[in-house]
Amino acid sequence: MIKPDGVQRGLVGEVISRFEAKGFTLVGMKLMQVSKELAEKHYDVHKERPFFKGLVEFISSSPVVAMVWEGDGVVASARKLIGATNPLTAEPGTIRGDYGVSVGRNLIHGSDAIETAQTEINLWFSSEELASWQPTMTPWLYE
Ligand code: RTP
Ligand code: MG
Repeated sequence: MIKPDGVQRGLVGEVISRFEAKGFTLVGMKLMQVSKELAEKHYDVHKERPFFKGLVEFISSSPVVAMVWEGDGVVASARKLIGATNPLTAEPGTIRGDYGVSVGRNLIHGSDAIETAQTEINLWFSSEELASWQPTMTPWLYE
């Protein structure tokens, strides 16, 4: 999910380009204004943390781009493409490392495990919003 800061800063294309160029397949995408309820559910794991209220307010403050990407090892690989939570310690070459300076404005969210990804896909998308397709370049990406 490209967070409000990523959308406001015009980095939607940049983020999509990096995932496409890596070889992952986009199977769902929508720009949406997030309700407080959805933001609270999405970050439920952090509900006791001091930053929770501010995080929920931020995520629901301006549109985000929610996406589902498919491919071998996509969850772990996406976390690497995204970089460490704090953009100041994220490696250059990662999205947060290249474009961010603040932990509360770190541009993008990525599911942290396959199970979490499944839960989050169900939370953010209906089945009709997901496409099942094989890009013609697949044989050039996988043995
Ligand atoms: P995300 O869930 O957004 O993909 O980020 P993450 O896994 O790298 O980090 P996580 O620990 O899940 O934290 C969720 C988001 O909360 C904000 N945060 N603020 N002020 C703080 O100390 C603090 N710590 C975390 C960040 O925006 C982080 O992405
Ligand atoms: Mg997280």
